Amino acid sequence: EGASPEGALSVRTSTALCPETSPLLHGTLKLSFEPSLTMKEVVDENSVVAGGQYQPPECQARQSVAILVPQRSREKHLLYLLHHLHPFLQRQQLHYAIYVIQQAGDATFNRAKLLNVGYLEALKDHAWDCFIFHDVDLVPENDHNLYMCDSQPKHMVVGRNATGYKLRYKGYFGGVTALTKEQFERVNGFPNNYWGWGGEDDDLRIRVELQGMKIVRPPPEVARYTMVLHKRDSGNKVNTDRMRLLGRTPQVWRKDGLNSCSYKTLSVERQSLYVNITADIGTPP
Ligand code: UD2
Ligand code: MN
Repeated sequence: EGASPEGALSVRTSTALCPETSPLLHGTLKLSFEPSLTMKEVVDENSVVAGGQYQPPECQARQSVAILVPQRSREKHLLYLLHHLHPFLQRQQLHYAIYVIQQAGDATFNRAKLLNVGYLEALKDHAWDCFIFHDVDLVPENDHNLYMCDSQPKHMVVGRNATGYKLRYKGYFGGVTALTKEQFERVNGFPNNYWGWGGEDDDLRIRVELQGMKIVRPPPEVARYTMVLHKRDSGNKVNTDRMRLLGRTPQVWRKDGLNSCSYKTLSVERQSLYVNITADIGTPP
C-alpha cells in the first residue's frame, strides 16, 4: 500500500537471464474452486507478491508481463484466478504484475475498452514488454502454457472445459490473448465501441489480420482452461450490433482504438495481489 511499484520488488540475487524453460514447471495442475476461499488466505499464500507485482529473485526474467483482467461483480472468480495465477506465473519465472480494471457504474459492460484502459494505465507503472488480456473466469490448467509474448499475437485458449477442449471456431481469439507492446500499438488496441457481450474479440482478430500478422497458439494439450461456470451477467446483454460493427472494422480501426480511448480514472489502489483500477468509461451512445 503506497509503495512505489518498483520499490516493492524483492532484490535479485543473480543477474543471469532465466533459463528458456523454467525448471519449476509442473505440467498439468490440480485446480480447486473452494467456495470458502478468502482473500486473506490467498494473500498469505503469496507473501512474495507486493502491489500485485513479482520478479524472480533467482534470475533475470526474460519478459516483463502485465496481466490485464476486466472485472465487474465477479469477485469470487477473481479470487480463484489470483489463487491459481500467482504461483503459476512465479513458476514461469516471469517479472509480472496483475491489473484488475473495474468498470464504474452500472452501464452495459465494455470488456474491450476496459482492456485499453488497463493497457494505458499499466504503461504508466513500467515499460512492460508483453500484455496478457485475460477473462476473470478462466484458469489455466497447464503451466507449460507460457504467459509470454511471441513474435506474433498469441491466443492461449485453444480449449476449455465447457466446449470439450476444442477451438470454438477458426479465427476464435477470445478469453486470453498475449500481444507485445509493439503488436498492440500496431493494431491501435481494441475497439472502444463494443458495449455488451460479443464481437470485440473478433474485432481484435480482424485488426491483427489487417496488419498481416498471424495468430499463433500453443499446442492444444497445453492451452487448456477451466472456465468457472456462470450465467450471462445482467449488465452484459448480447451486443446485437456486433456484426455491423465487425463489417466496418477495416474502415474505422485507425481512428477507433488506443488513440481515441477517453476515460476517467477514478482510483488506482495497489492491493497486495493486484493493482485495482476503477475507471469511468462512459455509456453506450
Ligand atoms: C467469451 C470470451 C470473452 C469475450 C466474451 C464476449 C471465451 C473463453 N471468452 O466469454 O473473452 O470475448 O465471450 O464479450 O471465449 N465481465 C465481468 N463482469 C460482467 C461481464 C463481463 O467481469 O458483468 C468480464 C469477465 O472478465 C468475463 C469477461 O468479461 O470473464 C467476458 O464475459 P463472459 O465471461 O460473460 O463471457 P463468455 O464467457 O461468453
Ligand atoms: Mn466467461
